[in-house]
Amino acid sequence: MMKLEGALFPWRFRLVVGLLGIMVAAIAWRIIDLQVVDRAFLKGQGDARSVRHIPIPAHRGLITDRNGEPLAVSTPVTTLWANAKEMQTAKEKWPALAAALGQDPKALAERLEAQANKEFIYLVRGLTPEQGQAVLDLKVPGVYGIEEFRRFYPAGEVTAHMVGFTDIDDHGREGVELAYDEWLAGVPGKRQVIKDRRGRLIKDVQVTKNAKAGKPLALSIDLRLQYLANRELRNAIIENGAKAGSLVIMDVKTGEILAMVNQPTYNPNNRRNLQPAMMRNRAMIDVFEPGSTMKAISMSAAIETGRWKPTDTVEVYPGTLQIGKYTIKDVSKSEGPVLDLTGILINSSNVGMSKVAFDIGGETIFRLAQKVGLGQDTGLGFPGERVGNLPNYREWRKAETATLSYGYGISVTAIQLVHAFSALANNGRLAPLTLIKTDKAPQTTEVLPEAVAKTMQTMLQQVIEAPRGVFRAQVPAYHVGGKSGTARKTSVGVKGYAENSYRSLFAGFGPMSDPRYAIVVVIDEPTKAGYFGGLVSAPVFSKVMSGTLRLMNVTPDNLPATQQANAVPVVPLKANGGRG
Ligand code: VPP
Repeated sequence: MMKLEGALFPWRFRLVVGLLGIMVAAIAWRIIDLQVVDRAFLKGQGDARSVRHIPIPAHRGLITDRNGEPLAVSTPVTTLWANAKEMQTAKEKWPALAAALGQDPKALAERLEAQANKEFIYLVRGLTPEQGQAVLDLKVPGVYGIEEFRRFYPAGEVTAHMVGFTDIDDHGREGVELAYDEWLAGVPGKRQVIKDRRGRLIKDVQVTKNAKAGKPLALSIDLRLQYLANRELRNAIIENGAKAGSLVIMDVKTGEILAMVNQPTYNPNNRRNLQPAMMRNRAMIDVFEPGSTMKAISMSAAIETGRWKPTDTVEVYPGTLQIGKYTIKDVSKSEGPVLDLTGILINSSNVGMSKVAFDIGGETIFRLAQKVGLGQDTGLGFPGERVGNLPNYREWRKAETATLSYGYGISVTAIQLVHAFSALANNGRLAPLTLIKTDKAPQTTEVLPEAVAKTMQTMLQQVIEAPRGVFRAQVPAYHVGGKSGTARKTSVGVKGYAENSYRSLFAGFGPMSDPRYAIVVVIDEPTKAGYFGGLVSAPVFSKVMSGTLRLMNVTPDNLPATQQANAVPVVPLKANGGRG
């Protein structure tokens, strides 16, 4: 075919071959030209300008309290970096740069010399935009600025454990900042730029991807209550020479945590000299034996069986009870040889509680403890949160049944304890815990019949209001209920319980006319004015509950008759200028 066509149109064939030949020659020439002749020039040009993508930082979502008060705010900052290689060309400008940065000129020079072949080093991160611009205005060759965001925590140490913090790259490292990092972070954008060989921006080509801002997050906490709780806990820790402490306030109807504070704490805005002890969100990551506060749960289980009512009596004489080689002891001498169930709570009789526990059986107490969340996962997913431990009732022998009924051999967190008490306060219904503000009423579950919860409310009110009760927990103008506890601490290295290291506890709720707020106070190793929960933690409960009820505008349910009559403000005669 070829031959035939070639023979038929020889001039055409030659023309095509000829043209192809010229084209090949032309391309070959161009290749040689580019690769050999112009090589140096082109390489220089290519290096000099190149297209780069630089990230556009995304604005991190604002964290607020339930009323919109800012708790974590992202502010724009300028980070200065250097091309150390380029900087070697203008050493005479280094002293001025050091002065502007507030750095030691010698130290800066040494650093720049040591890293002389690095094309990217940080000079200083997180300056205010004004500070950053002042340095950039010196026009030191090789010094550049980038825009970033930096977190600021307006409430500082008061919300530190709850809110947590981000690292220098704006990623969540602790607390809510870590737990909700994805929600808060947003997605960085991209900007296409042309930079020269030294990394200087030549042309801002286009934004290829817009930064997607992070979403805001409203926490369940009320900053006013958080301040109140922090102040009262801190004062109590100082007054009692205690090692540490936690305080949690919960809305029993919604499951929201309204305040959660711990001592010691730290300033998240200045994290130099941080000690690990300061960073612990103890209310969620430390477990302890609930001691006598557990009696509120064991007693509820007893009432629920129908076998016991508050006026039924138990012999507690002589204040000790022998179980095999183990002796159960009461701390304080009781009013008499027998106590009714309310009396067992008021006198905090370990012997009385144990006898009730033997009657109802370990499983009954175990089931209720489990239902109210003691030693169970809270579902909060807070970083480092602990679950504690509620041993299975099948492993309880007689001694365990006794000690568990008054709070030993079980470990819980403060947040679990406040949750458990919230079920008694909320008429037997448990609302799931949340750290996030909720707008609609939550799905609650019945963990105790309403009548049983109401009976417990009356008994726990007696614990505070009876003549021999924990009067230090009383709140002026309101009826409240609760239970104190003092637990010897189990010490590391020593077998069993320490002789003189205690944890003072109080758990309670109010107002009794319609219980709304539950509070737990934990004070770790008080060393000064005694150590009983009724002495150390009850006053803190009183002050914080009092402030909470006032701040939340709760109508007083315990005004003396005269005050009640005067509750409607009366204009005094003098005050209206004698006009009426
Ligand atoms: S009585 O009710 O908080 O107001 O019994 O650490 O008992 O068997 N609390 N505390 N016991 N252990 N094991 C006191 C109180 C007061 C009582 C309570 C109303 C004055 C209050 C205790 C506590 C105790 C205790 C005993 C504290 C250790 C563990 C046991 C002695 C201080 C116990 C072994 C001194 C399983 O909370």
